[in-house]
Amino acid sequence: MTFHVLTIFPEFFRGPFEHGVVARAIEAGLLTIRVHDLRDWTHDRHRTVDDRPFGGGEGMLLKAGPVFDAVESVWPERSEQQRVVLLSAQGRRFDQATARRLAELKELFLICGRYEGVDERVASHLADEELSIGDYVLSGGELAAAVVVDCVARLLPGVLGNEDSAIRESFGEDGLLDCPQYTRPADFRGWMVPETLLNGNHEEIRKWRKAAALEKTRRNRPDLLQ
Ligand code: 4FV
Repeated sequence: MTFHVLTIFPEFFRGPFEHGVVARAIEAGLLTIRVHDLRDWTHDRHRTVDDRPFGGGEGMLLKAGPVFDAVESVWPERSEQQRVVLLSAQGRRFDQATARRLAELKELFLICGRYEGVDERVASHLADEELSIGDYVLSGGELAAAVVVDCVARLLPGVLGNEDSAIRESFGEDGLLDCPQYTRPADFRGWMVPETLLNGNHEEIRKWRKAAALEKTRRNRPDLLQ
């Protein structure tokens, strides 16, 4: 899978993708990340990418022109296997089900907002979908793009070795949070690991984990049970 990321801060992405499973997957050729500098699609001496909002108001907005030119120059045509996603605080919520859907694509183009946002004509006439990683306001879409890349990359075939499986984890098929997990020592400061997990009775362990996942979901995310 190839990820394209459009940003005014290309150097931002030097850090996040040089560690762990994503870095290993890139080395293994399982995915490619191409970062594009939005200013490469400006034509004025100041390489202007922003302007004031019509109707007044604080701050600046990313102009539509350079964004359209960037996407259309990287993808003159667009197939069903190629989707453009605008990351913004006004998007639909990004979640694991969305990640599973995006992981089926051949290519994903992520547009990172900055300033107060992006001219609405990008959302309405260029992007296939607008996604938000959460109900809070970031200073830019770069962190959100890094979240989407990391989350989708983990779901690509061959990216996760067996040491870090996506089989049983939060927001899996059952939509529950993952169950509590423990590792050595069994006794840490007098806090013991639940007996069931130490007895090796796999059926008992499976039942305990199911109940514990339900209990933790009910406590931390009752909305998931609706
Ligand atoms: C955001 C989010 C987000 C809004 C203005 C960047 C900021 C600035 N993106 N999920 N939440 N974006 O807050 O994706 O342009």
